[in-house]
Amino acid sequence: MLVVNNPKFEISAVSPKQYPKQGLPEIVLVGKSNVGKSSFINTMINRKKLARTSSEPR
Ligand SMILES: Nc1nc2c(ncn2[C@@H]2O[C@H](COP(=O)(O)OP(=O)(O)O)[C@@H](O)[C@H]2O)c(=O)[nH]1
Ligand SMILES: [Mg+2]
Repeated sequence: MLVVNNPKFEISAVSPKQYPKQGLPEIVLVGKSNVGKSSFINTMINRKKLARTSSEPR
C-alpha cells in the first residue's frame, strides 16, 4: 500500500536550476496531454485537486 503523508505542490520547474534540493526520491510519469497524468497523481495520493486536471477529457 502506498502511503503519502501531507503531499504538497512544490514547483513546476522549467529548468534544472529550479529543481528541489531535498534529495527526495524522484518519479517519472510520462504521457501525452490530457491522457490522465494529473488525475492519476491525485488518485495515488488520495487528493481531489492537488494536481490540476482539465475539466473535459478530449
Ligand atoms: N474517461 C476517463 N477520463 C479520465 C480518466 N482519467 C482522467 N480522465 C479525464 O481526462 C481529462 C484529462 O485528465 P488530466 O488528468 O488533466 O490529464 P493530463 O493532461 O495527462 O494531466 C480530465 O477531464 C479527466 O477527468 C479515466 O480513467 N477515464
Ligand atoms: Mg496535467
